[in-house]
Amino acid sequence: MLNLSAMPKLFLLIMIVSFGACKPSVLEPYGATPSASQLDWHDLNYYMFIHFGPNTFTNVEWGHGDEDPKVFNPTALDCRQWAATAKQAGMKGIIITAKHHDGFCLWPSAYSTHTVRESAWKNGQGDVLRELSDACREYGLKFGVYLSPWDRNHPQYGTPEYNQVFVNMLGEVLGNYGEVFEQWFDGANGEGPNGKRQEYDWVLFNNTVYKHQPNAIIFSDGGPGCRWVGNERGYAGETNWCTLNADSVFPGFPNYEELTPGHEDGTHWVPAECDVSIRPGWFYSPDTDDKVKSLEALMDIYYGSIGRGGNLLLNIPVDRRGLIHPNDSIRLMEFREAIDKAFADNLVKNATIKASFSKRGYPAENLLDENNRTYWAADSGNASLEIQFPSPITLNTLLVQEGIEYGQRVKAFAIDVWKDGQYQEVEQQTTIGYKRIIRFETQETDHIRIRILESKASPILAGISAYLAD
Ligand code: FUL
Repeated sequence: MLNLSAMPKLFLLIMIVSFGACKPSVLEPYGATPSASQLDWHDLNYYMFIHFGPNTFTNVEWGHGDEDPKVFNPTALDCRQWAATAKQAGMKGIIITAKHHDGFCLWPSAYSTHTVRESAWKNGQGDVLRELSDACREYGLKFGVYLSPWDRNHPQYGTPEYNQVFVNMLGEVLGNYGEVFEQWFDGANGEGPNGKRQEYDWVLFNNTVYKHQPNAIIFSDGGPGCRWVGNERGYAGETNWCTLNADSVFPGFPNYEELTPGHEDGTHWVPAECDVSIRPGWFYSPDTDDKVKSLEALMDIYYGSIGRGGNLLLNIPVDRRGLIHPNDSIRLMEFREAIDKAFADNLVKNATIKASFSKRGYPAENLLDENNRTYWAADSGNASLEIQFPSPITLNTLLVQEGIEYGQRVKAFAIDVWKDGQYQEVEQQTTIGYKRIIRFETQETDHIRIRILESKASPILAGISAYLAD
């Protein structure tokens, strides 16, 4: 048996000190940080938006709420086809316009007379939310809802009573269809049928969402879960802070240009979601069957949204049969194939990596393991990393991720490529955030360097990969 009393005190002390030296450093969070639900939300990257309702049949984008509900009559509606398409497209979920500004409810709401119940579809017996939530579960997709507070049909719109009507509708949508990953609140606020505008009770609306779905991400201009990116083209800012002074941003925020870069040093974690339609309009129209975005346009959106740390919410307007049109689904499959091809071969897989400094327990090797929850942590804002390839490679794309669990830190970084006996800078950029994909002219090299030029606190990165993308 070990006799501790017989051990020289000095030896014991050395043992204790050296044991302490092996313990990993403690990483301190910096500024606003994401919640567990927000961290999971970042990992979704890409999901489908579906605009569907009376507008699908009337060639308008904003119905007036006085349309005959009988116009809603899809002849072959099949939510399993939507879900199968989303799944094959590589998307992680579907968000549906349960109610757009015309007030028409895609479920038989007890609080409206402008719903699927009054429509011709299935003799008023149908429920799109039921069919879609079931299909999402079957295909392993997340289910989300868009619910417009602006209601151009409801007789109580523009009176204080309407807020309770909206809360009741939220209760139906969030209480009866299983898990809802995202609640989408549109900032548009116009007049109702009585010519009055509504004073929305956002605190009540948000509390209602959390009451029914505590883990849901609430989208609006100012979050609190995620924010509108400030445009409907699908592009995040080249500089993209996940933080926002959320108390000063509200749905319908007039200075919406600020939402593109976010607020550096913002008080809350409210990351950007990039919404865009695959066609010129949000709703289906036969006039746009030949105007589906090109593969090139979609790839550019991919790099401008996901490649700048935003999530991509791509709208696919379901057609008058209640199906995704072949022109859209063919393009979605081409898009998936192009993304898969671009990122199929990670060139760092046999490379070695060296950091200027690594905190104990956070070695640079963690950056090459394709796990974005293992980190490299540096000691100062000016750290650098060198990646050595076993033989020369050809690359034009670098993907970098920050350990956002601890806050967003990097403000500027550069990429150098070893050429003609020295490092040459090929790119300088600003923020990294959840994910940053940098494209540059094709280079041949056997080692590259990443220099963190400015960081709000000691940098913590989560991953680096390199590609030769088309
Ligand atoms: C906007 C709406 O007015 C559009 O019709 C569409 O739903 C878009 C996603 O949000 O605010």
